[in-house]
Amino acid sequence: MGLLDGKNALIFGLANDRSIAWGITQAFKARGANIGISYAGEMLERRVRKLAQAVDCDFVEPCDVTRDEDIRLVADKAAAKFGQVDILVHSIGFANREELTGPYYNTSRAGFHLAMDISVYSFTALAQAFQPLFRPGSSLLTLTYYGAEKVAPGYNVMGVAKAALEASVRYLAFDLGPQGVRVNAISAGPIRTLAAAGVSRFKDMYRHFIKLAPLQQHVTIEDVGNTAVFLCSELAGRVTGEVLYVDSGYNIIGVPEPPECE
Ligand code: NAD
Ligand code: 0WE
Repeated sequence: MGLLDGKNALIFGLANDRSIAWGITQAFKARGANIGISYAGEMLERRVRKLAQAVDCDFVEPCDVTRDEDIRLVADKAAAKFGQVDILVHSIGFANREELTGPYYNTSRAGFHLAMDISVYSFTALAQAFQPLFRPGSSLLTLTYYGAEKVAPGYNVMGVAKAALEASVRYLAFDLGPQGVRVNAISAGPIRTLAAAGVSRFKDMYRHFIKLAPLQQHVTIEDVGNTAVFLCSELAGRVTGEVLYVDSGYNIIGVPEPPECE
């Protein structure tokens, strides 16, 4: 008996075996869910299909979330394959690399729009397209980061996007609540995924993290997967519109311990 037995779970944002989406997929599979996977483009297809095999998933569909027709197509295919959907996970974020260095005020108009489109609007667009497929008791989940609330140097336009994403979680929770559909976010601590590779500000932040976090441990994709199981199961049946931290307690710290106390 698994917590998610027989539930149909669609996961958006799988790139490789380091993706947070992969931690969530594996945790869902282990609790008995049927998995459907969507990925961003041809470049990823081979890798994603191999991962899908490992979780007995034969629904593997491309979807560039900046394209309405891609979203429509994947929703139609999901309706044909699963009928109804119980869980939708949005694990997608993107900004042009140059927006993640230097001061935030240098953000370009086009860069701002792109980050907002991929990292924020896509969650709303998916909620819209899949709304007719959600059963009462369904749940939607997205991934956010502390830079939404407080400044994380270099996170820049992504911080602004995550703030809007967290607000979207609340508005979607309000809209979908009467239908019995819950909407939540996990705010994860820094994890070394593709989306973090080569960002110099990330590296420093990653190393510094365990010195400040109460649990003094890095966060893994397995940690996020386990919390995702909880949020998408009946155990969290009356939890909606929330941002739940999986960050070793980092966010509770106001003033770090001064060096001479250590
Ligand atoms: P990742 O690179 O594995 O995942 C990001 C995904 O976004 C990729 O699969 C990519 O293909 C997808 N994507 C980008 N543009 C897309 C588009 N136009 N259409 C469809 N998909 C698109 O990295 P990750 O760290 O697993 O990121 C997943 C989520 O977790 C993101 O929202 C990220 O902001 C968030 N997050 C990451 C961390 C971290 O430290 N890694 C911490 C907190 C939150
Ligand atoms: O949400 C994220 C990743 C965001 C991200 C990262 C990249 C790098 C490569 C979005 N778009 C891109 N585009 C690229 O071309 N995180 C929470 C991880 C992260 O990224 C940072 C961080 C942290 C933490 C970037 C700068 C500073 C801190």
